[in-house]
Amino acid sequence: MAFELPKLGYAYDALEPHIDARTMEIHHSKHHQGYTNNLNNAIAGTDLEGKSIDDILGNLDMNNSAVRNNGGGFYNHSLFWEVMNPEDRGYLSGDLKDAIEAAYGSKDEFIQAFSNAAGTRFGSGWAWLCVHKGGKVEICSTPNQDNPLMPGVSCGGTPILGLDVWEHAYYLNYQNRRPDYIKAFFNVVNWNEMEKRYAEAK
Ligand code: MN3
Repeated sequence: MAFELPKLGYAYDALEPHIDARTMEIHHSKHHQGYTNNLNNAIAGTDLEGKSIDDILGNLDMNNSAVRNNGGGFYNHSLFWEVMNPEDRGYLSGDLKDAIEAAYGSKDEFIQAFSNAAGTRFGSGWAWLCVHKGGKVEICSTPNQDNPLMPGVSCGGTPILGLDVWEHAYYLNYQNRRPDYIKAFFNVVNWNEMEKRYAEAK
């Protein structure tokens, strides 16, 4: 079974005014579709065909740049769309709230630290909140389409929040103002989705 572009759980304009519809449409239907197609091409006829994306990334040969870039791109965007779901957005609560406060002091301090990781990532990449076995959370960032599931990449652990800071994610609406885009992102983060992923990952 080849990988398929996941359908969004909401309309392209559902995140406006924070993330504009045109950016969402291009990002999902062109960029994410491209990573998906290129991943399928890269694994076709190899022993990676038929494996789950988590398995492929977790055991990745980091010298396999086609799978590294496109498998990362496929996984990262799939997570990104789900953590921005505008339905039943919820609020930071429960075990995830405890873990974030233990690591960063408060929700506001967490948002500040995460925003700093996203803002200082030079060039293209991602900021992450990851969960380690046992439940500890950690912020980190990666270049390009790398992610912490890949062997030896950044903080490790399972990502439960990812923010795309490639210019294609914000340039149409925010041009060079990445900090404004990062601020806007926290208006559309789905805390319930994060909490669900935290419970599964820890
Ligand atoms: Mn992107």
